[in-house]
Amino acid sequence: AKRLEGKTIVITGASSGIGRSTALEFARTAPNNKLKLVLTARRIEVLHEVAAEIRKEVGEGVEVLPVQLDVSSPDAVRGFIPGLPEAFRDINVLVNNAGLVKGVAQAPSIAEEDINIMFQTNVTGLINMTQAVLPIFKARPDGGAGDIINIGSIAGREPYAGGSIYCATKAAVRSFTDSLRKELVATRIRVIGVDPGQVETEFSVVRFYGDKAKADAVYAGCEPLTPDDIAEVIVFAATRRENVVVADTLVYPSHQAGAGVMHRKS
Ligand code: NDP
Ligand code: 8X3
Repeated sequence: AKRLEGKTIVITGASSGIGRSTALEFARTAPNNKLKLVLTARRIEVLHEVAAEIRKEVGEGVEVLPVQLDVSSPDAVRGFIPGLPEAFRDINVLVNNAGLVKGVAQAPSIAEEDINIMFQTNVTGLINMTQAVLPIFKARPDGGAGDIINIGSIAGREPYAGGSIYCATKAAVRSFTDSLRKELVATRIRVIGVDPGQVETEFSVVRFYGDKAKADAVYAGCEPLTPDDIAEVIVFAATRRENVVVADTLVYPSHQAGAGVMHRKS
């Protein structure tokens, strides 16, 4: 993918799951390893491990910069670009992937803390990151250029009981993504939405506050997607010809046909 050559890519939530796989997939796809990857998440030590993994797999050519960033903190997001070394500031692709779900509680018993962390991370964090990066994109010729890739979810299209807040955050991501694409129609800035179905990552472990047995039960009898499957779709979208916008993609495993509509092998 010659189209990636020399680009700078920022990924949020690169310490695990889809974000980590996306970092590896971009590194694998870069021609002559000419790529700059900025990996962000709260767990900086894990980002260093991902960076080491990338170097081990593709060599030293790809420049990988791990940066600690909590997207739920507006101050941290405000300081993100000014804090980058100059050589990493000319960002071409932003993958807004950081996100989480907490619990399966139903109204009126949803913990205020869980409501806040989901909205602050999945919605406000994604919007703040987008606003931080857009001026860099808009400064380019032809009205601006660059890719904003927002990770939504099937949950944003089909709300379900026990997921009201998470589903609302992902519906908000979808609305923001679709509005933004309209706002930027006169530019070369591509606004790309990717909505995964069931993917086995740390997602359910986080949902059940670290209870691995409950997380494993979510995938019992299922054959979920792997985070690499979604990473391939993200990198595909980012490597199309500049006039091609893979605007809106829903990705299921074979045995899923809706939020919670799974064929389980007994
Ligand atoms: P993981 O839990 O494996 O990864 C989530 C990533 O988000 C981690 O790297 C985590 O890093 C990061 N993150 C969480 N909170 C913050 C924060 N405040 N600031 C910065 N980074 C943060 O889950 P997935 O890979 O599955 O999730 C990635 C995205 O995919 C999410 O937006 C999720 O909603 C979405 N998705 C997942 C699906 C699934 O079935 N797994 C299906 C549909 C969508 P750290 O903890 O180090 O900060
Ligand atoms: C994750 C998919 O349906 O488990 O976004 O909420 S779901």
